[in-house]
Amino acid sequence: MAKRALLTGITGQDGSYLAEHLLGAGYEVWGLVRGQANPRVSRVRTLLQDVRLVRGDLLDQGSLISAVEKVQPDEVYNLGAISFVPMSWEQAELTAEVTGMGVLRMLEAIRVCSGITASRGTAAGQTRFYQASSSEMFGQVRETPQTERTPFHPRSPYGVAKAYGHFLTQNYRESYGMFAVSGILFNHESPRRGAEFVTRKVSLGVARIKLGRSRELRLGNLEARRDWGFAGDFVRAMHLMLTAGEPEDYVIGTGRTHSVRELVEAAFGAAGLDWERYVVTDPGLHRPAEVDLLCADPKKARTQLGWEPTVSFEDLVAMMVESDLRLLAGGGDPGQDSSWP
Ligand code: NAP
Ligand code: G4F
Repeated sequence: MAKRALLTGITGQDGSYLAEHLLGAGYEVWGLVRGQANPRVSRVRTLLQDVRLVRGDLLDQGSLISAVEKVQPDEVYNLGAISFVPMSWEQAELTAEVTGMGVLRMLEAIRVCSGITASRGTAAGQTRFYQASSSEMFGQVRETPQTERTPFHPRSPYGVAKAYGHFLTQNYRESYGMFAVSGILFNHESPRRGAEFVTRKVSLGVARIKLGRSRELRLGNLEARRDWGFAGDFVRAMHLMLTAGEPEDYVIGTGRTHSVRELVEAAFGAAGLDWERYVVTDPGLHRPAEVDLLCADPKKARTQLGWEPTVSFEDLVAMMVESDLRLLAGGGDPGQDSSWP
């Protein structure tokens, strides 16, 4: 019988790539969707026709128990979150509830449905759990590159909420013997990335300028450095973690770091444009507290899981710019809220 996977965050970037990956591996894939008339759900119905949908919300414990009871998953991937860092300052409580407490609710749904207690523990064959932890937890980094042992110093309400979910996942593993793991993923991008994140903001900005629809691109801090990889590579790591022999946490990243300035240079260069003619820096787009430098040490994932990234930074940027040029030339444009930092 096919293995069953339940994904929260199915309407997001990672949900789409992970669903495709698991369908390709022969899984029956279920996606948790929320809301009454969520426009992103109809997109999932069109693009991911083989994914079955079940209603639920990370804010609602009962709905998660019902979803787990209905699907009886072998694997749960908790990708749902308020994932945009600037929003976490504006809606800190909601971020804590969805990104932090949502992890507790999903773990509890699995525990209750599997009849796991501290004294009885977990039997073989029970649901495995993946938590989407984040390199934002490293925040003001204590060492570079960052490993599974680097201490956390989160710099945003989002990073704090992720740290709670991370430690809770570890605690359920230790308390109940659950197969519960966290992937500490560094930034990963793709043509499906939300338009509010810097890589997509830049690739869409370049495409608009190249096609004569815009004259400038306003950005915040150009000096921040990130370890940017391709989302399609990163979802393979999630699956490898959940099918490994032992439940362990892993850092997933490329091991290379680039500044936002280098990103901008590469993206405008991919369209044959000189970035300095178009980019305007706006101090209003800076964050209350910045994460200056992220760079992964993915040695453990390489040696224990055999995981390797396959797409370089330069190819990723070119892929996103080319995709947005095609999208806009074909009449599409996701639009952008220019007030977000
Ligand atoms: P994304 O595109 O922003 O997707 C977020 C997903 O969360 C959406 O499907 C959204 O569904 C769902 N969601 C929001 N509120 C929810 C709620 N109350 N109940 C259930 N689902 C809810 O994020 P992503 O880039 O795919 O990232 C996936 C996960 O990895 C997130 O947890 C993110 O924090 C984490 N992460 C991402 C990166 C990265 O670089 N991409 C790096 C490290 C960690 P709606 O459509 O219903 O809003
Ligand atoms: O693309 P970003 O918004 O991503 P950020 O904050 O690093 O968070 C992403 O990666 C995390 C993993 O480390 C995930 F957990 C999280 O869910 C999300 O996927 O910003 C990247 C950098 C920041 O330093 C920001 O200050 O780009 C800088 N930046 C400069 N100008 C900008 C802009 N970011 C955005 N979004 N918009 C700008 O105009």
